[in-house]
Amino acid sequence: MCEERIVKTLCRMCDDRCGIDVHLSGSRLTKIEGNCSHVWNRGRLCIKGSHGEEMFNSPERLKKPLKRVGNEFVEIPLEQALDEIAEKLKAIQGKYGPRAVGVWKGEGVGFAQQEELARRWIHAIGSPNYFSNDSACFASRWIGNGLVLGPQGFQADVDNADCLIYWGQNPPNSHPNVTQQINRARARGARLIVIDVRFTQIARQADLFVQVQPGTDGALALGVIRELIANDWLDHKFIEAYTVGFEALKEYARQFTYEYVARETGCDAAQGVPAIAREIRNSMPKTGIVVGNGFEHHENGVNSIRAVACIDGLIGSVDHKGGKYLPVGLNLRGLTLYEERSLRSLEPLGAGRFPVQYDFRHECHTMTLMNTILSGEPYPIKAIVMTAANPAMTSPNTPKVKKALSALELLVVRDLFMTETARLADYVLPAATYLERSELVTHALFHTVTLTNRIAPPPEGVQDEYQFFHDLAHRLGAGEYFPWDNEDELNRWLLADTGLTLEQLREAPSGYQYAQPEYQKYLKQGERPFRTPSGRVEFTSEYLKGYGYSELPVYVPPRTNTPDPEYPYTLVTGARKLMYCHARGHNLPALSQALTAPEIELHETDAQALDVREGDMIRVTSRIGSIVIPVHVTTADEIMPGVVQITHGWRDINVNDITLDDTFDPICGFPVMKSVPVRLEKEGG
Ligand SMILES: Nc1nc2c(c(=O)[nH]1)N[C@H]1C(S)=C(S)[C@@H](COP(=O)(O)OP(=O)(O)OC[C@H]3O[C@@H](n4cnc5c(=O)[nH]c(N)nc54)[C@H](O)[C@@H]3O)O[C@H]1N2
Ligand SMILES: Nc1nc2c(c(=O)[nH]1)N[C@H]1C(S)=C(S)[C@@H](COP(=O)(O)OP(=O)(O)OC[C@H]3O[C@@H](n4cnc5c(=O)[nH]c(N)nc54)[C@H](O)[C@@H]3O)O[C@H]1N2
Ligand code: SF4
Ligand SMILES: [Mo]
Repeated sequence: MCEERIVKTLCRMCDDRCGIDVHLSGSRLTKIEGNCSHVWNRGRLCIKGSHGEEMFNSPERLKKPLKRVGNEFVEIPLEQALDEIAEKLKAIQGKYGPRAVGVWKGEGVGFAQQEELARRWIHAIGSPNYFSNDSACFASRWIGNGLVLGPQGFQADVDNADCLIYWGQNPPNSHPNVTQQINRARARGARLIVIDVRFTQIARQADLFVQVQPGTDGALALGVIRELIANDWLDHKFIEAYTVGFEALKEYARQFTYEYVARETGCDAAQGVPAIAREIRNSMPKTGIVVGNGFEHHENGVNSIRAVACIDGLIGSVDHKGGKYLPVGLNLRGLTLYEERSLRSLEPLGAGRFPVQYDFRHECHTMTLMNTILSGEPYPIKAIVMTAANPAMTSPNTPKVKKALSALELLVVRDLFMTETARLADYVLPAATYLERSELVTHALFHTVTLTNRIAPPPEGVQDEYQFFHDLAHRLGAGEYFPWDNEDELNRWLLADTGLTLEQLREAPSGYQYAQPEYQKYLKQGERPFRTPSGRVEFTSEYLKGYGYSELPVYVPPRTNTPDPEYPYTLVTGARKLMYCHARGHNLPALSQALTAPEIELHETDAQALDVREGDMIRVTSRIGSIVIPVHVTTADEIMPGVVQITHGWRDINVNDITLDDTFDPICGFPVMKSVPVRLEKEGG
């Protein structure tokens, strides 16, 4: 008889971190269920989480290090792989200088601890070149909100809000637990507003839905600001005591009349703008506004996000109960070396062109990386160590990504599977899954910290993130930065200033509550309560002005609002599907059966004009290439005429073959992946 047991830990099939009960029969993982005691998901799991065992037990999982020999991969022992990689890295750094090596962390390990390890490692070996998926994710929200409120983890206090606004975010598909939170809030009478380019499932349930053209949210936000100011629906006390730039914002917002907002956004602004403003007035300051990835992949993303964050300042919802709350943090030690070893003088790649991105995030620019590998300008980059990322699928302009990664002298990819990116590598190293490592994870909104549990050690030849960076750092003469023998020791060190011990956390596998909510902390934080340069909420930014940007959250119409006759449609990409996380999950039976093919979402009038029906094939062409994809004709104005949507992540029909890697948000350098000008033609028509 095999011993049956349950290990409590967190799901990492996406970065939502739901509590799970992992069922084991002996050493065999038999099933994964939701942990009912976990405050975040309360027992529920999405289809990805409940099929984590398919990933863990997958016959396709990499278990042995592989080395490229010609066009083949051959298995080699782990120690040999690490020795050879270290020798090659040393040779490259010796020949071209320390910065010729970069590291790239992907969404497969999320952020926080594993991200910091990658950042630590690259600085430890003397290069400032840290890259990540965050160059197309979340960083611009961090920057946009950070410019106004200060770079701290403000979050909508959903459980206490009287009105929730989901703006360019689609929680049922991307953050399923948030949908539960929304349902609970609705049950106690909270109002729901959704602003999206598509009439989504959650939009149908909303009290108010406003549909906008891609990339025009800044105009809508400024229209709402104008309305709030015109009606004097403001928190004057907060504005007076805690903000800068009110008069300039007021003056600037004047031009965002209903007519202008309607022309830019395509919505009925005379109805929509006052309706949004009234909902805000009725709920303020318990108004929780959430901005999603829908804002980020446009040329004006950061300023649109700033404009929305200004609303928080105008209505005094900042750090207020039910508003834009700043959770009490846990005093974990940090792993990054930016203070003791800045390396900024080594010109981190892209920091010159996108200094704000670098100041806020210490991230280099992935699209500049591809050009740099190919051109050698401004200096050679010859090796990339990549973990948990698949940019050959997920970065814009994937044909160029593949060409660039193939041109490296050394590409090391750590993954669970042989991905499109791993296929380009010189060494492919098998990585431990989330069930084989132990890390500290916080759920900030609930003030809990969880130490994740391993269900088993990684198989021989497979390493967790820490062990990998540790072993390589020691081989490269940077062992002093990785003094801990293993993850447990590292976790103990990270906790050292919190007063918590590993043992305490092991006793609380559903999360240890380290603090109680505390609102309006700015009231007792003296002269400079916010972490902006002025110490106040900044409607205008002197800092941005110093870099030559506008101090105001200006709205610049997306180029797709003046259609190019050659590319008259606007392509939005990336709207999440519940069963897949980016390019992940397509090889797992339960998930791939749940949705078998990608499609282009199209309005029925466009379908008629193009003479296509459901399931027909259509050619989508951007300035850099074309793909052919099945048609899904939407009904009931699910999408506006002239706008189409394709989700990324599909191997055979990859929309990133045609997304643009040379058109950026000027502040953060994000690529335009949600307003790509395209041409549509019936295939074979
Ligand atoms: N067109 C378009 N493209 C987009 C987007 C979009 O909206 N539109 N969204 C962008 C966004 S927001 C993001 S975040 C990026 C994500 O882009 P990526 O970072 O490339 O994300 P994934 O495709 O999820 O790849 C993660 C990889 O990590 C591996 N993995 C999983 N678990 C582990 C682990 O524990 N350890 C290791 N070492 N590897 C692991 C998986 O097998 C997978 O190959 O995509 C971006 N791409
Ligand atoms: N199942 C699943 N969950 C995921 C992921 C996944 O790949 N799969 N990825 C995770 C990651 S890394 C991220 S970053 C998050 C992202 O999650 P979300 O923030 O929800 O991002 P998206 O699904 O890209 O887009 C959200 C909505 O924005 C809309 N939208 C697009 N352009 C615009 C615009 O210009 N204006 C407005 N107002 N709306 C627009 C889209 O129609 C879509 O409904 O999801 C996370 N969760
Ligand atoms: S949302 Fe789904 S995939 Fe993400 S952590 Fe929760 S169960 Fe796992
Ligand atoms: Mo993301």
